[in-house]
Amino acid sequence: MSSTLEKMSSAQLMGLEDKHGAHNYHPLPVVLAKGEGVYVWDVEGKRYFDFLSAYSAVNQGHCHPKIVGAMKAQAETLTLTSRAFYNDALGPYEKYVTEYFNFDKVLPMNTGAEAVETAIKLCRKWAYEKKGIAEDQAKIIVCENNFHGRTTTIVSFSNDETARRNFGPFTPGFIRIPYNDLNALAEALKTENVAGFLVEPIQGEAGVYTPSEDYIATARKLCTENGVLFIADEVQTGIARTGSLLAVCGNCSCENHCEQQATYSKPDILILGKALSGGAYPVSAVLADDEIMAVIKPGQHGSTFGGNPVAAKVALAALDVVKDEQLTKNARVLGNLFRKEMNRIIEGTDLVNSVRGKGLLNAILINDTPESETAWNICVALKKNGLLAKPTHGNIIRFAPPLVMTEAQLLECVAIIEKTLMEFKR
Ligand code: IF1
Repeated sequence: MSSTLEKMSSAQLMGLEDKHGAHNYHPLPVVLAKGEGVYVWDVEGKRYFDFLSAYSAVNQGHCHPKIVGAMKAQAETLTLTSRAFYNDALGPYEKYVTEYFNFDKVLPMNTGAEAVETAIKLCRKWAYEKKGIAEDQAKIIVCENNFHGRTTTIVSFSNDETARRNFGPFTPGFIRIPYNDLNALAEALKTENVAGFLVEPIQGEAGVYTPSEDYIATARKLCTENGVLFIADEVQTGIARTGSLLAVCGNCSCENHCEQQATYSKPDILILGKALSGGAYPVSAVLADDEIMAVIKPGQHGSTFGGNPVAAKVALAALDVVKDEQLTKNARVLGNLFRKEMNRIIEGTDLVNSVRGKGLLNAILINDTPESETAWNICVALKKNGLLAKPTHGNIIRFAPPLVMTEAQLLECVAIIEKTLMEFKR
């Protein structure tokens, strides 16, 4: 056993996790020790392009100096007060984030799943106290192949057996419909006691399923017509990732959020997480206008760390970076270039069927069965060539680099992907 003072090798560090950690993940065999911008380094000092961005949490690039600076300054001043008392960071952050996304109120939480749970509770409470649905009868419509987190209630409405098996009994009150199917939504909205429709504007984990152009806008309209809350889970698609500030903005290209854009489908409840902190700290948020948020009264919901001063300062800095560095525009421009290049490469190989995505949230479909190891083995080969990515389900590889990437760096990554695919032997 090496002393903890010696630098441990990747193998030794993987061994520690294997021996002492729950086996709830199957990571790619790489042990990262440093991150800066679009790059990460393993413990042996090898540099990689990060093409996952911690599942779109590190949109602003690893260890962004402005975000880390804000975190360090607050961490040396006041880290946590709980909400038993006020603190001098939360109010200014709440003003900033509600104006940034055009909502009256924000309920600050920590993880994406907590924010999704908060949105579900908010929707149900609104349904009973404002819409007049009989208590405990509220239904929330969700989509097949959804991913909204891993709490028991959230997996209750998942159809991913791996995420659900032996975690019952499950929470009732959800109706599941096919994704990107407006007739199915219209039909489900006729059900009695429907309170809300919870949807990912692009289904990330399901394999970066981008719905039809009119899906989100029409879904928003159908919810309005039926007095049902439209709840957008932008934990993965939000904060400039898809080339708009929010995926529900459609093709809006403005850096700051506004309602003037014809393509904007304002949700009744907006769920944010991940890149809300640039990956530096767990920060999530639920935004809604007064009529909805007013149903939450003191003592009815919260968390120890929700709205803590460090989270507030980190999120302020993270959102500033998105605006100052025009990450929305960069994601849109580089995303178009990436898909153009991938389509060119796909012409020259039978290994890949297609590429799909929006902005810098993309995925390639590998020409093999979901049960095959091909996508995994391609990711291992990409790692060898200096680029880190990971398959989602089976034969789909998600590509989601930090939004601070330059065109030159993107083209370098395209060259690595092309080289890897051309050399790959099944
Ligand atoms: C893991 C997946 C992605 C999310 C959406 C809520 C949450 C997530 C749309 C919950 C979280 C993470 C969870 C993380 C890996 C990653 C993931 F593979 F699990 F499904 F991105 F697609 N809504 N997604 O994508 O947020 O509680 O995690 O902060 O569990 O391994 P969280």
